[in-house]
Amino acid sequence: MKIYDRPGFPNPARIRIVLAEKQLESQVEFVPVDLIGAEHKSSAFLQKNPSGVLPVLELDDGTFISESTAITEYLDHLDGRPTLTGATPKQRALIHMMQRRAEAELIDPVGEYFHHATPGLGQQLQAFKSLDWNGRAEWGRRQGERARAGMSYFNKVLERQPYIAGEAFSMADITVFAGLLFADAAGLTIPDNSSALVAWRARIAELPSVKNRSGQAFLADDARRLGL
Ligand SMILES: N[C@@H](CCC(=O)N[C@@H](CS)C(=O)NCC(=O)O)C(=O)O
Repeated sequence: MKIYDRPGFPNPARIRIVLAEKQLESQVEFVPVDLIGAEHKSSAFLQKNPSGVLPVLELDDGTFISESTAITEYLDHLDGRPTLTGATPKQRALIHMMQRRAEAELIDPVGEYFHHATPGLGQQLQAFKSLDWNGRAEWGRRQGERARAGMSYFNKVLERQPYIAGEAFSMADITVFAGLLFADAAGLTIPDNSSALVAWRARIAELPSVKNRSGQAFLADDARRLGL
């Protein structure tokens, strides 16, 4: 298997954590893609993933799987013992519900904020965004507020249960964790009075599968190129 990714970026970090959880790291070849140089918008890469985003999983038979949730599903089921996506119908439903919320209310709006309300991935990539779209910065800022509202929502969830989807660690925790990583890089702060979310984050950061795999958002070199 190959994973096309970029260490330090939030969605690739989701899959690196999954690979560690499932002890699959040694079975994967990591292929770095230059996001700041817009390599992911080249025609060669768009054939792998028409959405032009990372990560992408390539199977040994040449099948390409993109979307972090789909990649997680695949990796979690490879050994026939799913631990991150739920084993019972109820667990699966609750994990997917919270996973969708983690994307829709946190990591995706952080991404929109990053790309529209800040310089994002830099000049080369901006060519692929509608720079002259009137109001894009304001729209981006609203997405930032949406993401912070999402953080308050997850704080409330964590006031009543230990993990995002209930009693056990799941892919929804990984996505919220990566969303907060992205928020840090984009300059979006966690709202005050979010002590449950902050305590949960400190706990998740210490998990062996998470420690040293999510790292500082963006590699030092990429951060320098972005002027962060
Ligand atoms: N929905 C996708 C989101 C992937 C995504 O946005 N990846 C970012 C890296 S964290 C990316 O490739 N951004 C480049 C761009 O938007 O041009 C997933 O779940 O994998």
